[in-house]
Amino acid sequence: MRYFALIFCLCIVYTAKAQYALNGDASQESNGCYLLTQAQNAQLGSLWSEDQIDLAQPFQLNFVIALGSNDDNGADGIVFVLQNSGLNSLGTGGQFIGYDSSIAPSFGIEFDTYYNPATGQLNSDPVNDHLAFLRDGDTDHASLNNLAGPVDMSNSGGNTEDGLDHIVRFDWDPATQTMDAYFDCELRLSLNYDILNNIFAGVNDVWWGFTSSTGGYNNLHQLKFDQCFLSVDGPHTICQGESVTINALSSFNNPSLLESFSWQPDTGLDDANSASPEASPTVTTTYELIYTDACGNINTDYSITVNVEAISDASFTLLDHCAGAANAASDIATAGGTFSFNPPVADGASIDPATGSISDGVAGTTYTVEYSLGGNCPVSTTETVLVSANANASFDYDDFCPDVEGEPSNMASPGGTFSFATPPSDGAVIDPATGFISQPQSGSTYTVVYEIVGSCAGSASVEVNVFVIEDASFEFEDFCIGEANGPTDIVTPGGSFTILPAPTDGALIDAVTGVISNEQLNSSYNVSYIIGEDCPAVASILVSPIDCADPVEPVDPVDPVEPVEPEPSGPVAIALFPNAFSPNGDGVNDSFGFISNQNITSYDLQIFDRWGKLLYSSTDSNQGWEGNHKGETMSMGVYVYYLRYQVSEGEIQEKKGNVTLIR
Ligand SMILES: [Ca+2]
Ligand SMILES: [Ca+2]
Ligand SMILES: [Ca+2]
Ligand SMILES: [Ca+2]
Repeated sequence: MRYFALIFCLCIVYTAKAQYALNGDASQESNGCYLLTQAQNAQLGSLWSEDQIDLAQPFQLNFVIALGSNDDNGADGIVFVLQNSGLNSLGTGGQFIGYDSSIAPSFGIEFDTYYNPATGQLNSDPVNDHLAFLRDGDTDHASLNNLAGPVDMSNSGGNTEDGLDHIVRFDWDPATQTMDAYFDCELRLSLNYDILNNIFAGVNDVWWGFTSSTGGYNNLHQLKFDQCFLSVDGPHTICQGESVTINALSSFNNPSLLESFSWQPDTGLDDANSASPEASPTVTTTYELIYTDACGNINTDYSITVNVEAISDASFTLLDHCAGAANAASDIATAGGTFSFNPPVADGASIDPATGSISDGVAGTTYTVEYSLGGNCPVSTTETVLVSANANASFDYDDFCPDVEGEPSNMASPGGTFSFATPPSDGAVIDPATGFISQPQSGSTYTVVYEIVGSCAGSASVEVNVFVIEDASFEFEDFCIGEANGPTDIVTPGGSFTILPAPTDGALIDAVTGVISNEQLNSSYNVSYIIGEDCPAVASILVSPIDCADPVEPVDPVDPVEPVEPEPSGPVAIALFPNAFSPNGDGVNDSFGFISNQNITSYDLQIFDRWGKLLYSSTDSNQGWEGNHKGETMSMGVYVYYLRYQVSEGEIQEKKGNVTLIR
């Protein structure tokens, strides 16, 4: 309670813990203020400090008193007393204000609010509320015990039973033997008197305190130490970045006596001179209140601590990732938080609250993920995460014939790798880069997998069938003209018969049965049998009708592999040779070409497959086609030739037709 500090001597400090002896009707209120009397008639009370004060030392005492709010009918006042009659001292009520001759020796400073005139009442009071220095419990101003005064209590001479708080001050200087009394900061009465020796006979330690009373009229008489009207709130706790109002609370009740407030340090305060500044310190700070009353008395007993709690770092990292890929937050600055979608999503995605891992994220969707930390200072941060689609690895792979290499097409994404889902045991091989399947087996089925690797990998698979090439072989005996004929030993039925090249002599063949009709003598027919749709197979047999009516030496059926010696003569400038050939390396009919008995000056031979694809061309009449195309052996079947040639200086001639490749 340094508010009541002794300016000249710091030997006495009254604190909230100071002990006071209460007598009569004196009591302590719930707010800590002291009630000397109730606002009732015939009250009498006294309050004495249990610590004595030394008159050999200077002192300055400040108090707040309240004299009630009844004026005309208000009585009687308060007396500040120095005495050595003890802690139980209690005088007489009414006009004696609790201070009578039983309290002696003593020195009293009277704050009298009731006019007791001389006549019949022995007090010789002035009319106004007044102040006087008295001794030995004598309140009669006409007495020699009236040491000084009376004077108007208030400097204005006005009423002091005004319901307001008033600051009183008593200064004692033993060196000059001067006692000064102040009311509301104004010096009202001063006395030069040897109180120590003249009153207390040199006994320097005396009791001090207050007396008060009411009589036929009354007032509420109060004594207020600072702790009963001054307080602060707190301590407070804020989070970093927040603010709080800190409050110095004063119930001091006198608008004309202005208090002032200031705080130290002023760091983080919006107004360090406000009773209730806004505090936003960045670290825990204790603000000391410097309370100054209207008379300049300073109290520094109060402080408010604002605790600043750190806000945790809620940062984290959540990387974009591929749909279905493992993912979880990293770089989590502060563990123990909770992950969630914010805003929530309804697309089926879910998030692990502990790890931030997203499950079932929809490709192409950007999610906003929030990481929230609880505690006294909750905080959260958000990150956006893109769930990327996996690579499109789709492709096509058409079924294919075993005599060609299969190949994929329409790859949605290039750069992937091909493989068999299950490595086949039939010897087929797949090129990882191109997807070409070599050494495929007729009738096999392969599952080809295409995989795109990288940040968002993808894969797809296609089932590929290798078509079956049927066996087109059959037999066809030469036959007598006009008699029954037809193929036999057809290994694979269901094919189609034709004569290649188409006969020009009117002969016909039944495509289903293979029976030849309208055959002509001396003709030979190259009967071909074609079976299969996806990978057609062809076999051919040269059939020659025989005139059985005029038997002739039967001629051996032409074996395609037997040499047929051309005998170009006469107008024949060039002749097909042979119309079927068997490039099996046996030296017989191993190639197909033309021969001539003329001087061929220009020659251009082209061979096509049945679908018109150019397989071979040559301008060298000595070169024949050996049934190959780009190093590969062509399968058995019928092929088309187209020859342009020139003899000597003659016109360019053309020949075209079919040739059967036999293996
Ligand atoms: Ca009065
Ligand atoms: Ca009086
Ligand atoms: Ca008086
Ligand atoms: Ca009055």
